[in-house]
Amino acid sequence: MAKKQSADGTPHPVTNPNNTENAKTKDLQSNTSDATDQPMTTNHGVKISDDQNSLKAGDRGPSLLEDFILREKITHFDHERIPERVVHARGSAAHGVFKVYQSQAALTKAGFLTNPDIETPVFVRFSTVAGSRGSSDLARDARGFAVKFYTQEGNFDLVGNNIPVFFIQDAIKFPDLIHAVKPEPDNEMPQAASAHDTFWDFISLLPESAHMITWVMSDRAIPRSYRMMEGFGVHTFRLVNAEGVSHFVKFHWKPLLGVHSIAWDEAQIISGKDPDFHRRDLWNAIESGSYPEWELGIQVVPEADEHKFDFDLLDPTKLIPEELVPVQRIGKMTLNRNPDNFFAETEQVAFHIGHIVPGIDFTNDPLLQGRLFSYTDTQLLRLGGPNFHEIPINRPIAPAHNNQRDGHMRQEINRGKASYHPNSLGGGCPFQSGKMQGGFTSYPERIDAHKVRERSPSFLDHFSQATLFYNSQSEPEKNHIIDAFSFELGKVQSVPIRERMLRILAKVDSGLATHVAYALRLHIPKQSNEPLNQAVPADAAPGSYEPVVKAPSQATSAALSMAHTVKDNIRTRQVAILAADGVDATSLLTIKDALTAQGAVVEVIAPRQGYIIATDDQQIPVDKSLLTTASVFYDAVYVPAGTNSVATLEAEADAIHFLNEAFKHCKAIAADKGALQVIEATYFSRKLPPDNSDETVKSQGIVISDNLKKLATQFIAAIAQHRFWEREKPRKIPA
Ligand code: HDE
Repeated sequence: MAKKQSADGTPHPVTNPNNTENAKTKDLQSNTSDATDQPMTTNHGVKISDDQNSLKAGDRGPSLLEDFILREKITHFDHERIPERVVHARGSAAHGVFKVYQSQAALTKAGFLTNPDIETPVFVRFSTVAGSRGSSDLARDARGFAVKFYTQEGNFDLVGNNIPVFFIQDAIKFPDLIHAVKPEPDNEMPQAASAHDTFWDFISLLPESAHMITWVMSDRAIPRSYRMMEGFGVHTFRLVNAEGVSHFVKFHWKPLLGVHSIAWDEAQIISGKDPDFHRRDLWNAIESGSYPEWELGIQVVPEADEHKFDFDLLDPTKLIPEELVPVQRIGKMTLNRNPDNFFAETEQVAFHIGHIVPGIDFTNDPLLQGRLFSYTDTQLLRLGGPNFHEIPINRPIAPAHNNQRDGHMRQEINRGKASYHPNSLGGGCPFQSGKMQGGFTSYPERIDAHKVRERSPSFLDHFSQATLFYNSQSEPEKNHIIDAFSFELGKVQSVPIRERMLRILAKVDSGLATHVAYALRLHIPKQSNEPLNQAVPADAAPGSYEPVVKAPSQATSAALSMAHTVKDNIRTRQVAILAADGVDATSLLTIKDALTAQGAVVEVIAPRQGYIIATDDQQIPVDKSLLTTASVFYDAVYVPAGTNSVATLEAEADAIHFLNEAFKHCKAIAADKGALQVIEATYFSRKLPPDNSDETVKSQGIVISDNLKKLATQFIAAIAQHRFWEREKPRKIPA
């Protein structure tokens, strides 16, 4: 088996790309149907002779009630829809496998984390949070990152997000949060967008959301691809080993392609041109064999260190800075198969944070505790009854036996008379398993407390980690956060809400607040008798819920900025080649081949669909026309030489717009020197040094040369950088 280095340098096996079969895909086969070469029948197996005409009294007469074929077909159609998820309705999923690199037996007894030979099937669903099922993938929003591990000891669901913290500290606020962010109840506007009054009204009254909202206003909320996002379990969990020793743990997913985002302007354009952008990207990557990969990371804290930090491990608005507790990469997940059927798999998959296996356990995080209730409850409504665990995508590969019976749509045929325990008629089966036989036992945490409805004072520092996050951003990332707040609050109609938000932002960073105040032409309110926190119980002592303002524990944390992410390859990056009839074949194909060899996906774009004829008369296939695509779908663009091609493109407004827009969105741009004319027709050519300069790299990310070899090398290096955000500064690009 091929060996490859993991990010921390340890060699690890690579999944065999040609074999995507695993225990779960085999299990699904018993429910997978294929109509190839099969006759059409009713649901009851009767062959159908006419699927074009209903049964009528005469060919112009009324339809007859006895037409069981028509009735069955229409009735089934009438019942095709189920309720969409109340949150995370819009999603896309894929199958794959997970393998641990080395046994983690010192930390956990979970089989899939202790045996490096076990390949655990997974099904992963990515989602936005606020939008409906048909909304755009490009909303400014957190992304769901839900992984179902079909382990040999039962299903383990890691139901996380691409942001390591959450808006609220207690589950009781979740319905309020979601009511606030969803479209407003009177007119159901806006769809899949947080830029409206109810959301910011709520956020501005609830300072515990300050950390999360700073992340959501950052570029993390507009990912380039699901394949280029981190994932986080958010809550602190427990790992429990065979001796019963527990460690606190935070789960991470680290994408091997790095963490990358797009520009907000681009996101808005893509939302119109291809709202399925992320779905398509995931699907195409898997279809083409470029399997998305993540390493599973853990941050481990011994029980004894629970109170060592200046924040509470149980507070889900806090992360553990990686400088304090490094992330150990312990295994790899590879997504290698697209679902066969969206509804049966992606829509019907039911995740639940309460699906854990021996060796993993919960903590008392009050957000996690509330989620334990919500996920089964929501499936009962959405999937229609208590047997949703029997739906093929949800059933475990581990055998399941108990005395639960009957109910809506029961599939399993349970033999025997005994459906209770203890029993003698069934020989006492199914029998219980002690912990030595793999039975689940909860971690016996000692709890000695009064029953109270209160928030722990250790949860009251709402700003220091928001400040740490902001301070850790690069200059362009900070600018994007300022722009995002200015955009969102600019869409808010109520001035008092905007002002209240400025008070919160001033606690995160005065520069941030000042810039946003400038954009809104408001002053940061200096004095106010209003408490910052208005989520306060009726009988609380005055001020007892006010945030504790303290300095961050460290100046910056490198892991929080995308500026430090992986930038050493161009695998799966989309590159456009703009060309027309009369293109120089060598100029086009040399660069195309060089990029493809590095794993990029290259598309030839021409004024018309079909093909173009090169100078040597060869036909080069055209992937998209200027009409059917746009620069926002690509990471980079190249213009090859060829007198006629260059002349056509120079005169083609869509081609020049394509280049200007790519420049505006800070992408790598390359041109054969023979295509200089096209570049000279763009807005940005005036920013380039004079043509007599010998430099190949004309300015940040712009590569022009007649030496194709040199051009390819420089262009590849530029694409790997992802974006040249410095270009945004002048903000004068008319694209
Ligand atoms: Fe969820 N969440 N959530 N959530 N959540 C749901 O379950 C809920 C929270 C997350 O692809 C629902 O099956 C409550 C945090 C993902 O199918 C529902 C609270 C995090 C998905 C629900 C939270 C998440 C959901 C809706 C606060 C990140 C999509 C449909 C206590 C760690 C899973 C469903 C998929 C889905 C409730 C907070 C992640 C209603 C009550 C924090 C990725 O049960």
